[in-house]
Parts: sequence; structure tokens; C-alpha cells
Amino acid sequence: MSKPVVGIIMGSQSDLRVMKEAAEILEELQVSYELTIVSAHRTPDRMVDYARSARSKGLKVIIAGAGGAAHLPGMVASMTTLPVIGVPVKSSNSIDGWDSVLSILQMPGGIPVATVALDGAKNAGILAAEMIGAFDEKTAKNLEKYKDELKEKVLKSAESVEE
Ligand code: RP5
Repeated sequence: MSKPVVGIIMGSQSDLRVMKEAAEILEELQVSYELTIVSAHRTPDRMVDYARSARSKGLKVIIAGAGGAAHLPGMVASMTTLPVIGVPVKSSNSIDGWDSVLSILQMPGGIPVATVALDGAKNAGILAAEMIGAFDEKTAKNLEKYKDELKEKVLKSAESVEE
């Protein structure tokens, strides 16, 4: 694939089981991405480097997933003008995921993070593709096909229950 336009980052390898869904849907939609681990608390310098260099290396959107005291998406958003999509991950020591959801969702004015549902990495991937698709016809076409297929599936299931 060509140079990555979406950066997928996560706080820990333990987030990968969730975050790989963003990568999978981006592959299906033929959007180039890179994926790595960047921890806000354990590797703060790496987080700063990643956020500050993201735009100049060609990324257009960042998807950041983290759990617990999930500061990664918000801190990255504070250091870049690229849109950041936050994925609250339900980590094993989570209080039902509310810790992750609220620490990503409740951003102060001026520093938005587009927060998807708990463990909603697939939607984060689709949203990132939609941002890319706003300026790229090929991606927009791939999204159109993807949504048509979703519609077909629902219509088929409706037919099958009506029979
Ligand atoms: C967060 O803490 C990570 O994003 C992860 O969701 C959670 C637990 O991390 P590990 O202890 O599994 O590395 O920083």
C-alpha cells in the first residue's frame, strides 16, 4: 500500500485485540495506515514525537485507542491540528469501561477528540476513511460500496424473516 494516511496508535499491546478492527476495516476500504504502540504514561516522549511529526510525515487522521486513565487521544489532540478519533478500550482493570469513555469523551473546549463507542475501533476506522473520502474519490466510492453491502444485508435479513 502507499504512504500511510491514517495513524493508528494505542496505549498498550493489550489494546490490539480491539484496535486491530480499525486496521481491518481500513484494509477493506483500501485506505493506507500505520499501526503502533504509544503510551501516554509509559512513553510520554514517544507520544510527543508522534503527535508533533504526524502531519509532516503525511498522516491525515489519527486513531488513538486507550483504556483506563485514557489520556493518549486527548494529549495527542493537544499537539496536532490533525483530527483525532478516540477509541475507549475496555481494559481488564476497567470500571466497566466508564473510565476509558469519560477520560476520552470529556475534552475541554478547543481540543476536540471524536470519540466512538466503547471498543468501537471498527467505527473509528470507518470514520477515518470518511474523513479521507471527503477529499478522495476512490475512498468515497469504496465507502459507498461498503454501505450498499450493509443495506443489502439488512434487506435480505428482512426478507428472510418475512417469509
Ligand atoms: C492503558 O492502560 C492502555 O491503553 C491499556 O488499555 C491499559 C492497560 O494497559 P496494560 O497494563 O495492559 O499494558 O494505558
